[in-house]
Amino acid sequence: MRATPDKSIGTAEALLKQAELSPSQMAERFEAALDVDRWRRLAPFAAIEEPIGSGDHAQIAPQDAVREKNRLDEDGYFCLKQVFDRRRIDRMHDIVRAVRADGWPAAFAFVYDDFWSIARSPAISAFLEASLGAGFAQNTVVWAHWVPDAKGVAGWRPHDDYRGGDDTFLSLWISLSDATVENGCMFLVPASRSREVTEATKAQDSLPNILFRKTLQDVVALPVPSGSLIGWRGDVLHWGGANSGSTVPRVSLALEFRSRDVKTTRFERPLIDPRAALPPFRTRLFAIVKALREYTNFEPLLLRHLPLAERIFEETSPGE
Ligand SMILES: O=C(O)CCC(=O)C(=O)O
Repeated sequence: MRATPDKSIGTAEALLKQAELSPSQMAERFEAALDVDRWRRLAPFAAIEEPIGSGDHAQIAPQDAVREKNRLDEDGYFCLKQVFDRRRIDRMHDIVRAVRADGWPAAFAFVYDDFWSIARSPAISAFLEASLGAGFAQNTVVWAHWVPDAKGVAGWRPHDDYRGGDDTFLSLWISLSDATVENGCMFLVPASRSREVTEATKAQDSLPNILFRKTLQDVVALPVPSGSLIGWRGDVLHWGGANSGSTVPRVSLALEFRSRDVKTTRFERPLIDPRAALPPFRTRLFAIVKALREYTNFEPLLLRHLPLAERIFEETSPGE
């Protein structure tokens, strides 16, 4: 998704800029980011650029797939609880922990294979094909979310991911921890009400009182255990809730998929064929920093890493 600026972060932004890396820290981090063996040493239990195993790491019961596909068609979202293999999800959670403990934003977990192969099991591919059509593609808009266990800290503010994407666009969101109402699970407004809100705010930059109240009552909370899969179409308003006193950080990742041969934005490219090899290490780095440059709007703390992201972006950019 593309971010829109939030004026309220101006002061925080100025303070955070002062916390930027020094030139020597920057040089060290730049080398480290491009050093694939260093990443392998950081999480020796995780793979980078290894052949994908044939194990089926996800299961969706047929009746659940039908029910949630209907929900997607009617309300623009779906929710499949505990579909991924527990060991794999725990490993991915450990990867995010290791990456953060080494001073990187959580999204750098996308250097590891798990984060690119998680949606490739036959069960998930079948659900994606039913939702987007045969020959669907993954774009390179990816992110990992860590909502700290501190009261009042929230996930991303309300937004939509791809207005006008209709049924050619689908976001996937996978929980690596339990996501509860107390630690900031996802919330959304079903599709038809989301569209009504978007139209109203486009016309007058505010919501009529009656629509505001109806929308509040329509909000859907999506608390899910770790290893669950949620998804939504591009025009669905959604957000990460706020921690209201939980001691468990909320950890998750997000991916985006498109129907075959549709027009894509520059931000989405390069596209990835989910039936081919996983993207190479440099493409993964490119995807991470491409997103980081955009998402300082949602997560002002990322500003500290922005100059580094710009350097890695220049280095890894495939050009067009
Ligand atoms: O996890 C969150 O807080 C927000 C996720 C989200 O909105 C997104 O990935 O588009």
